[in-house]
Amino acid sequence: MTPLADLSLIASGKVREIYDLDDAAGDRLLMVASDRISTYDAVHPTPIPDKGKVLTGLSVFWFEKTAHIVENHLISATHGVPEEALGRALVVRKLAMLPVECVVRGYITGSGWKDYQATGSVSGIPLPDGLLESQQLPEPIFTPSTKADVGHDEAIDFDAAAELVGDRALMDRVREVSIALYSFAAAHARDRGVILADTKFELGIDEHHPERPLVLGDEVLTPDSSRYWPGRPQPSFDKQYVRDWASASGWDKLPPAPPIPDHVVAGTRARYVEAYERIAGEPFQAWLDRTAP
Ligand code: PZK
Repeated sequence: MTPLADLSLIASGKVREIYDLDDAAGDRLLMVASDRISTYDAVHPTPIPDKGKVLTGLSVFWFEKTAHIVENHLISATHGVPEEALGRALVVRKLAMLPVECVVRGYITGSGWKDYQATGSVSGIPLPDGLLESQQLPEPIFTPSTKADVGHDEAIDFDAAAELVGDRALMDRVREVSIALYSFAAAHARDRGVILADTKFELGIDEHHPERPLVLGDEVLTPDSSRYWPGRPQPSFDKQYVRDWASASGWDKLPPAPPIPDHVVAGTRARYVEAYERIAGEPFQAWLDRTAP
């Protein structure tokens, strides 16, 4: 990982970093998406060219499309972005992030499917008997989880989330906004032949404003924060191509993750670009052009 010159790293995830811009007001961050990819919780040593730009372009698309539902932290994808990070970085407002992950599920899959099989519920929400894996739910459900520093986020019920956040009325609004965002995005994706199975939002509060509005932060509705299915319910688009190869490669799925062969890199990049183009409805080149130096 090459750190951006001069900036102070404030947090780093498996595939992205967040820096303090140390502006005069002290209220701006730079979120940078890398080309790294992880499968089975391990980061591969081989990057997927343009993955960070695809995810950043998709986040901006959704920030702009959902601004009528909730404010968001995006300030600019160009002004204030260091040249070396153009296209894969955003200048954002510093927020006080809520200590919960806001997961919305329209289909029962992944950890939700595991919890449903074990208990018949997800995050304390009882679901109908007899659901099949990847089945659409009667309506989207809000299934918050904890933010684990290491290891996996843990599903919690709404009351536990309200307790963590310390404000039940705020948590009611967080649930309402999360479900509205998912419903809006799922309808848009469906119009373009893509199923949005589930997604995760991170919201925060702008403490610099007297009315302390709720603000959508993080990356939004990207393939790294969401499950997009091409057409029919099925185990996924984009990084699924790497998972299928990794699974068949003989790797024991314990770190370190193996290098990815060239043909798998090329196929995966093509799937990320296709996801951008189907969802944003424009050539990926248009994003590159808008963020070119
Ligand atoms: C913030 N993260 C998660 C971890 C990343 C991102 N607008 C904001 N204000 C204050 N803090 C954050 C944000 C946002 N978004 C988000 N951690 C802090 C995270 C690692 C890498 F890029």
